[in-house]
Amino acid sequence: MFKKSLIAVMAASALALTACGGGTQAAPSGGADKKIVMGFAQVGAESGWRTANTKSVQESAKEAGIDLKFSDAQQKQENQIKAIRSYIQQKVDVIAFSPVVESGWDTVLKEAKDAKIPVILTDRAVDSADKSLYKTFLGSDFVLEGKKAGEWLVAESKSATDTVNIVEIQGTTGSAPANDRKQGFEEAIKADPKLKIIASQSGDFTRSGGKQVMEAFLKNNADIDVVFAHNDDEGLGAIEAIEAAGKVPGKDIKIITIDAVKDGMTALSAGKINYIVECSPLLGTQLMDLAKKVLAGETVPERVVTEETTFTQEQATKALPTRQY
Ligand code: GYE
Repeated sequence: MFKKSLIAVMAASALALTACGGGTQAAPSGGADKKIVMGFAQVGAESGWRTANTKSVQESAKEAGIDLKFSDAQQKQENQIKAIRSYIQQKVDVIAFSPVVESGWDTVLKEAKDAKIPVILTDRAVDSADKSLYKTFLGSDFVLEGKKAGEWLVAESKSATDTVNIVEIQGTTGSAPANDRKQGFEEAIKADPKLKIIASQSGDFTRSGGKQVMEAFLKNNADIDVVFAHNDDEGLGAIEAIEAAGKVPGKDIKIITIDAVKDGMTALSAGKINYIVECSPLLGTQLMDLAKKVLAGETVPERVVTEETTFTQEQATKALPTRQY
C-alpha cells in the first residue's frame, strides 16, 4: 500500500518535472523521482540538547534522501513564523518545526494548510485547538519527565525531618517543556508536604541563564537544599554559581536536571548533579519517516511519544562511554 502510493507520488513528480520543461535533467539521486523538500524551523542553539537535535535532523534528512532547508530562529517566535512563511512561499513539500512557545501559531499554520503544505510538529507542542492544523506531533512527554524528577526527590527526601527548600530554574517562558515539566514536578512533590518550592524563575534553557538565576537565588535565600533545573545546561550554569558561592554542588545543594546530554552526564558521574531524567533529542529518523508517510498519503498517529529513561550517578558512569550526544 505504502509502496504503491509512493510510486504514484514519484510518477506524478516525474510528470511535473517534464511539464516544467526540465525533463532531460537527471534527478540528483539518480532516480526519476524528485527529492522531497522539507523546511525545518528550529528553535535555536540554546543547549546541548538542541545541538544534538539539529545534528540528528540534518543527518537523518541526508540518509533519507530528503532535501532539508534549515533555519535557526534564535529562540524568537517571530523568526520562526518568518521562516515558516518563507517555506510556504518556496512551496516546500512539508514543513517541520519545533515551536519555541506553545501559543500564537494558528494564523501561520492556517496559511500552511491553505497552501496544502502538511506540517509536522517535532519536540515541542502548540496549544492550537484546531488539530487539523498539523499532521502529527513527535516528541517527549514533558509532564512525565517532570513527574519522574519529582518522584526521585520524594524518595530521596523520605528520611528528611525538616522542610526541603527547592529552587526551580524553569525553561523558556511559555514553552511546552517549561510548562509541562513544572506541572509534572509539582504534581509529584505534593506527595510529601516537606517539599517546598521557595523560588522559581526562567533560565531560558541556557547555561548563562541558569547561572544568573542561581546567583540571584543564592543571594536571596540562605537555605537552599535542592535545585530543579528544567534542562542540563541550566543545571550546569547553577553548578558554576554554587561553586562561586563557596558551596559544593551535589552535596550542600542537590541538583536534578532533565535531558542527559554528555556534559550533564559527566557532571552527574562526578557527583555534581544528583539525578537526570532523560529527554532524547534523536528525533531525526522518526521525523523523516513520518514526513514520507504523510506525503505518501498514509495515516500517521496523532502523537508519537519518545521513549526515555532516568540516570543515577552509577548509571551515568556506565552509560557515558557510549553516549551519542
Ligand atoms: O530539554 C532543552 C532545550 O524542547 C525538549 O529544549 C526540548 C528542550 C530541552 O533547550 O535542553
